[in-house]
Amino acid sequence: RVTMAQFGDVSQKSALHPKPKGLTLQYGTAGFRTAADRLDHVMFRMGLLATLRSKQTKSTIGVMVTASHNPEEDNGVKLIDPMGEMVTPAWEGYATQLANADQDDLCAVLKGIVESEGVDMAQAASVIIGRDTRPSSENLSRAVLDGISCLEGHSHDFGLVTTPQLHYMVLCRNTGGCYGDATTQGYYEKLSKAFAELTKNAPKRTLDQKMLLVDGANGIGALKMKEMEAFLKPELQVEIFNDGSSGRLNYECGADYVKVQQKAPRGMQMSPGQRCCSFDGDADRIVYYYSDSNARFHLLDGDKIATLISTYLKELLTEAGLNLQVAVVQTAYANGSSTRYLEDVMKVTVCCTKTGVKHLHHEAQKFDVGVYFEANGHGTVLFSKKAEEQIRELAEESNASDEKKRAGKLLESTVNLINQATGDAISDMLLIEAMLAVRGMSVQDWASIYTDLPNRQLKVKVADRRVIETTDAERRAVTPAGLQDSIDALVKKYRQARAFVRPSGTEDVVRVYAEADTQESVDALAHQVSLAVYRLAGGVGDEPKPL
Ligand code: G16
Repeated sequence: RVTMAQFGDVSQKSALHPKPKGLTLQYGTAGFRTAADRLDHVMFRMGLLATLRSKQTKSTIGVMVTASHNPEEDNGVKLIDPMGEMVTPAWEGYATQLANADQDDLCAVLKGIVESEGVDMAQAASVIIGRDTRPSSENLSRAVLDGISCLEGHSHDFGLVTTPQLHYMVLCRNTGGCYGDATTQGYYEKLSKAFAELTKNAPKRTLDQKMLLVDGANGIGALKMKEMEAFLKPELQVEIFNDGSSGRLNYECGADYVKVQQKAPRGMQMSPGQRCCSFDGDADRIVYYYSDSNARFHLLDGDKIATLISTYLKELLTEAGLNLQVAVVQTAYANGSSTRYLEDVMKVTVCCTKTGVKHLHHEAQKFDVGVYFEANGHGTVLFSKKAEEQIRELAEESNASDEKKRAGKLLESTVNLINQATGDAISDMLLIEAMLAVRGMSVQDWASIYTDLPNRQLKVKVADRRVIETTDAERRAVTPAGLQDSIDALVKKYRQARAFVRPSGTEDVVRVYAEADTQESVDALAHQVSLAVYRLAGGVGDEPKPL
C-alpha cells in the first residue's frame, strides 16, 4: 500500500517552489515551455516525476532544462525515457497533472501515479540532468535536483550539455555502456572515430572543401562544437559564428530563424558557394545553406537532409547486397517536392505524422531503416536490431567481395556516427559532411537533387489557440467551424498549392504553412490563410498584413 509518509518532505519542500496562482500549463510538443519566471514549480515537480519514472522502469531517466528555439527569456523542460527517447504519452499526462496540481494536492497526485503505474517506492532511482545556456537554466536545474532528492533519487548533473548529448547519456547508461561511454568525452570520441572512418574513404579534398561555417545560435551548440573541434581535424575545419560571446540566444540566428525567414543569420560571413549550417538553441536541429554568385540564398532543410541520407543509405545497402527496407518519416511541413521525389524517384516508403519528434521517432521504429526529419531540421535515422546485425555481420564477413565489404564497413561507421536516441545537430552535421565527402558531392550538387516549391510560414496570435483542432496528421482543421472550408477555397485559387494551420505546442501562436508554384502566390496564400485564422479563430492584436 502507498502511504503519504512515503513522499517524505515533498509537502514542505514544494512550498519552496510555489506554483503561481491560476497558472495552467500543458506538456506540449516537446515538454513544458513558457516564460522562465513561471517554471520553478514545474522543474521541482518534474524532478519528482522523473524519480518515479526511474523507479518504475528501473532505469536512468533524463531531465533537460531548455526551451530550445524559443526566445532567451523562455525556458522549458524535456523528459527523456530509458532508451533515450521522449517520455511516453501516459507520462506526459502525469506531467501535466503534476505541474497543474494545487500545492495541497501534490502528494495525492503523486500517490495516484504510483498506484496507477505500480511504482515500487523502495526501488532505487537514478536521474541525470542537463541544461542549456539560458541565464535562467542554472536555477531551474537546481529546482529539478531538489525534486529528485525529495524522493531520495540519485542524481547526476551534467551541467551545460546539448539536449541530444543528454539523450545519448541516458541511452549509454541504460545499455550498460554498449551504446557508448556516458560522458561528453565518450560522445566526442565515438562520433569523431566514426567520422574519421568514413572520411578515410573520401576522394582527396582541398582545405576549402573541408571548411564549414557553423552558426551556433549563441547557444550550447557553439560551446560544444568548440570542445569537439579538435577531435575532427584535419578532415573538418569549422568556423563558429554566433558563439554566445556577444549576441542573444536565437536572436536573428539559429536553425529556426534561418528556416522560417529563409535567410542567413546575422553575423555570418559567407562567401559564394561556401557551405554553412545553423544549430538551434539546444542543438537538436540543423539546417544547411549557401549563397550563390548572384547572392541568392539556398536553404537545405530537414527535407533535403532526409533525401540526402536516404539516397546515400539506399545506395550503400544496394552495394552491400542487403535487402533492408528504407522509409522516410515526415510531417505536414515537408515540402511537396521532397515527398514527390522520395516516392516517385527514390521509391521509398514515405509516412506523415503529427509535428513533434516523439511522433516521428515512433513511426520510424517500424522499419528496418527509418529516416525521420521534420522540415525544420530535427531528425535522425533509426536502425532495427535486424538491420544493425546484418550490417555488422557483413562488415566482419571474410568471404564477402571487396565492394560488399567496403559498403558494409561504411554502413557500420554510419550507424556509429548517428545518434539514434534523438535528432542531433552535431551528429547530423558530421553525417552530412561525411556523406558529401565520400560521395564527392558539393553543396550545390546536393541542393539540385530536387527543387523546393516556394513556401511560407507565418504565426498568428489568437486569444486561445486550443480552439483549433486538427486531424489527418495536422493537415486539416476540424474546428473552428468554417476555417477548413475557407482554407480549401483559398488553396484552389493557386497552382500546386497546399496550406494548413495548427496550434503550436511550444509557443502561444497558431502556425500557418503554405506552398505554391511561385513565391508571389505562396505569400498571398499564406497571408489570406492567416486572415482566415485571425477572423475565425479569435485573432488578437492587429490584423495580419500582406507580405
Ligand atoms: C520542438 C519539437 C519539434 C517541433 C518544434 C516546433 O522543437 O522538438 O519536434 O517541430 O518544437 O513545434 P510547434 O510547432 O508545436 O511549436 P525544439 O527544437 O523547439 O525543441
